[in-house]
Amino acid sequence: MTARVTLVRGDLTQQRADALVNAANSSLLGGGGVDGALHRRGGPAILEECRRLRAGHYGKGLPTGQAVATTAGRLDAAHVIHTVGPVWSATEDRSALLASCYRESLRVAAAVGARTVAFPAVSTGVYGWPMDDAARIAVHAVRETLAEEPGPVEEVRFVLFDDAAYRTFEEALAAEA
Ligand code: AR6
Repeated sequence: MTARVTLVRGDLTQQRADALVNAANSSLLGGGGVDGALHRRGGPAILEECRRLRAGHYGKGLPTGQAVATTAGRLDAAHVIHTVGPVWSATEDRSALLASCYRESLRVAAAVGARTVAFPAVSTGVYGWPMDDAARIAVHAVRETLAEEPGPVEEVRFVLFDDAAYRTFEEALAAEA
């Protein structure tokens, strides 16, 4: 059975899911937007684990398009999966990197046995990606990964911060159906 793709308008940090995906940066050491909010609400355990990752396998940081899991601290989740979206460019097509964030996050989610995964709209805030294009890429990448790599994930939830983002994802989902 293929997993369900659902939409919620709200705050990612308030969601209950096995894994919450963070729109992080390569440093893994926090920032603004979703990243700052997840660390604030999840508490210091997340940053401590990120620091350990930086001291070990990810000495140079997490490359764009990749994903890695940590504890979720006090969040209502078992894991935070950190992924680094590409910065929007008007001159260079970086869509494959944005798609990779979703694919790699779902792979990490499967590896930790997550059944429910909640995503923000990666790269659409500080990193400047236009919402309609980002929504199309996100929906397509998630559907494709779920179809090609069946695993434990039963629900992928996009959590959109405002009505406009929610409607844009709704349209992207309908267009893909
Ligand atoms: N819940 C759901 N969506 C949110 C929330 C929230 N609590 N807060 C913001 N958004 P951004 P990026 C939306 O900037 O573009 C950080 O500093 C927001 O409206 O969080 O990938 C990192 O450390 C937007 O639509 O992520 C990086 O340096 C979307 O989430 C950089 O920002 C993503 O916005 C990453 O930039």
